[in-house]
Amino acid sequence: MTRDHKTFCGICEASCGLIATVEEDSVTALRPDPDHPSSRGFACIKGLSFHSVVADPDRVVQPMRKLSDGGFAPASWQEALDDIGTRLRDVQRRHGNESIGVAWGNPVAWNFSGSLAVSGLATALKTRHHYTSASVDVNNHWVAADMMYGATTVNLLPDFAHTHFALIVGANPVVSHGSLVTTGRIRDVLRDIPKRGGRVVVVDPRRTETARLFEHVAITPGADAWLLGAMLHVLFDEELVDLASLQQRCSGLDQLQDLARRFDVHEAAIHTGIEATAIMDLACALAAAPTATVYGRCGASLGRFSTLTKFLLDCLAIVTGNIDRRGGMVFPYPMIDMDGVADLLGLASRGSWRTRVDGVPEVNGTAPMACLPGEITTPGRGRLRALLTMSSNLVTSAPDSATVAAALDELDVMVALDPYITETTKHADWILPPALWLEREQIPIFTQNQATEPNAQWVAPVVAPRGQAREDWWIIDQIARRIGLVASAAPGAQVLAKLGVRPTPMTAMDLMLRIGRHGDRFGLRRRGLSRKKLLARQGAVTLAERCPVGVLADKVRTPDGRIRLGQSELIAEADRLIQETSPGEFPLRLFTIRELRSHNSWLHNVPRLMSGDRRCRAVVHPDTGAQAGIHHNDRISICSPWGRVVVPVELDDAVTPGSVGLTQGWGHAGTWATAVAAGGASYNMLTPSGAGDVDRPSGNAFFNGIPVSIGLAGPELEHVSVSRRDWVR
Ligand SMILES: Nc1nc2c(c(=O)[nH]1)N[C@H]1C(S)=C(S)[C@@H](COP(=O)(O)OP(=O)(O)OC[C@H]3O[C@@H](n4cnc5c(=O)[nH]c(N)nc54)[C@H](O)[C@@H]3O)O[C@H]1N2
Ligand SMILES: Nc1nc2c(c(=O)[nH]1)N[C@H]1C(S)=C(S)[C@@H](COP(=O)(O)OP(=O)(O)OC[C@H]3O[C@@H](n4cnc5c(=O)[nH]c(N)nc54)[C@H](O)[C@@H]3O)O[C@H]1N2
Ligand code: SF4
Ligand SMILES: [Mo]
Repeated sequence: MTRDHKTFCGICEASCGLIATVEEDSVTALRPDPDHPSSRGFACIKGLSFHSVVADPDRVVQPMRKLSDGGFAPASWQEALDDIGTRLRDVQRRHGNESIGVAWGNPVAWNFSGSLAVSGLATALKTRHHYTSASVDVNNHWVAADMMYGATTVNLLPDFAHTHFALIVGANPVVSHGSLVTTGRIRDVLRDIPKRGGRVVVVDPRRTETARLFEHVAITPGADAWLLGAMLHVLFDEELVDLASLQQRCSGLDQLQDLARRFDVHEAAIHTGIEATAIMDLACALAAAPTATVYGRCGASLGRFSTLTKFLLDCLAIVTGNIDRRGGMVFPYPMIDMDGVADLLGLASRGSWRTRVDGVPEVNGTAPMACLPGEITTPGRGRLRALLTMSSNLVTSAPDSATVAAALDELDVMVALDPYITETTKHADWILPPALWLEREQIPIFTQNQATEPNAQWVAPVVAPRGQAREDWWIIDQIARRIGLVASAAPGAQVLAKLGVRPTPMTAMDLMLRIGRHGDRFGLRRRGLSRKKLLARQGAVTLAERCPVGVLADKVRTPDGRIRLGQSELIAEADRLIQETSPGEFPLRLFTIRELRSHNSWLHNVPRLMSGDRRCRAVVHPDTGAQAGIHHNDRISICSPWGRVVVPVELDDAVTPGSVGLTQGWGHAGTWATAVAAGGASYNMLTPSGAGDVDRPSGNAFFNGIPVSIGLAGPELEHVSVSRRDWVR
């Protein structure tokens, strides 16, 4: 018996609609859903290959206990949960809940039940050891939003479908399929802009898959604030800003002008490698466009001044009148209002406490991944002693891989929820097998909140979990029960649990849907939505043709209702940037390359995604290669102040001279055999942990613009460690 089952992809932010073919109890094929309102028949090879992950013979499908020789052996759930409970209670008794922490990673964004449970557990523990991949990705956005609009949850979406001018800074949507915005078929939507007479300008150190299709402006990695600050300077100087109308909507205009004046265009040209006339032309073109979007992502979020950079991006949209406007930056219209959920659960905050060792301010109740190793190794009250990781490969994805790996071994207890024994989970005392997205009930919790084609979807599991795998939320609930807590951030949850009331994440989210804008209000609105109605329906429901405009007054939550453009902390950041000197022995600048058939640090165990020439590699311009005396396909060493890796190099004039591109997420260990066999080295052997080098306002990691030097790897380097810290893979 074969049946079709509509679902959506839980790998990347495009959240494409899919149709699964199910035979008996397995998914045998996945194909794009032509009727999905956003993806409209598109899906990429990763989503279409996911049933191979579900069926992967290397997948962990039983609880695995660490043995004294470092290997793992299967055990029953009862044994696992009881042992974990005993160990955690011991840590609780000796050091308090504050010494227990959680760290969760990217796939949680498609796991609404798991995300509620894991953040609920952190809240119930009242621990400051709450680490998430947001701090290696987007925290600069949330901090800039809080500064400007009065809430960390505000996310402005580029309305690419209606714009005349798309400025794209440090994003590669043709490969990434979009981030912090969910626009189906994003490549086609972008290609339509020049077709209707508009422009797409891509600012990137590499002529990427996106830049090749449009106009490319090559920039030195890490120099974006210089470019954007100088553009703002030009706009004010050339009187291209409507000051009177800005004054009505914004406060702190004088301070913003003061900030912009600091960025001299000719200085900016030196730092960015972009000619002064080109900077001026770009600013003028942005101002002259009938409508414009100003969009930046990882390339603009993972440098040392990323909050300043995001602030400047938004300022460019604001001063050119392109906020809350069709074809400009618009506000989302979600199925479930996550701002409301975050408010209710107390999850939207900034600076209400600081990390113990480094004193970095919290963002949305979490501490930076960059601070995690120091919190394990630094003695004192509140030291992190027990860590639960959930869908996180932090040894590879967080900064300073070698230090992270060494720190994990100092924990008293580590429990990992993950489908693989990886370079991270191999450090755990227990690895617990989670159900994957085809095996659990799903809503696109995170991406529904950023969809430019607003739609609603709630899908049942396509198949039952393999082996002994259980849903992440269930595992966390079981662990929480054994340490006397309920894994929920909801007000009164701990008290209600004592009365025997423990609502599941499904019930909690259904409640938020039903009382919300699109909800059925428990029958009061006949056409309103509920979990039951959506589950009964195959596929997604359109909520609106497009995001609304004219809603700024509702969205800005500053005390006077105006956008705050005066930010003294960011003026100080600008001064720090301007005064910065570069370390002479590391003359080149490193930046990340993300690949079509990888997803961050995983999916490297799927044979179909690993066919052909798939390898970890550096890419440099032929001139940079010639200066360093290296040739195409040589093995080179890349040195930064924090580490060293040895990788093969490609010479390619797509990369701007003076910079080094390096693929991210390679260099695996553990038992995912195909991934380990692929070799390579972790990019983050080269990046710094600790508070010294993160983006100061947000704690976001520093990955792009890392100072490096390169040279031919000597034979002696090939078999010693890949880092100066002797961490052999
Ligand atoms: N140098 C450099 N480093 C970077 C970046 C960069 O640009 N440059 N990018 C950063 C960014 S943007 C991000 S988001 C992070 C991502 O880094 P992470 O947050 O570590 O995420 P992934 O690398 O995708 O690893 C996902 C892990 O989750 C497991 N997993 C998959 N599905 C499930 C599930 O349903 N349940 C459970 N429990 N586990 C699951 C996988 O087996 C894998 O171990 O990396 C960051 N690191
Ligand atoms: N195929 C695929 N898709 C993915 C992922 C994946 O690993 N593979 N990861 C997913 C995740 S977690 C995320 S967060 C998104 C990220 O989505 P994007 O941000 O769109 O993807 P990136 O490839 O990180 O794009 C960053 C771009 O910035 C450039 N860059 C690097 N440093 C600088 C700099 O200093 N300045 C400027 N201006 N540009 C710079 C890089 O060359 C790159 O082209 O992608 C998601 N989608
Ligand atoms: S683009 Fe992203 S969401 Fe769509 S199929 Fe590929 S991985 Fe899945
Ligand atoms: Mo990410």
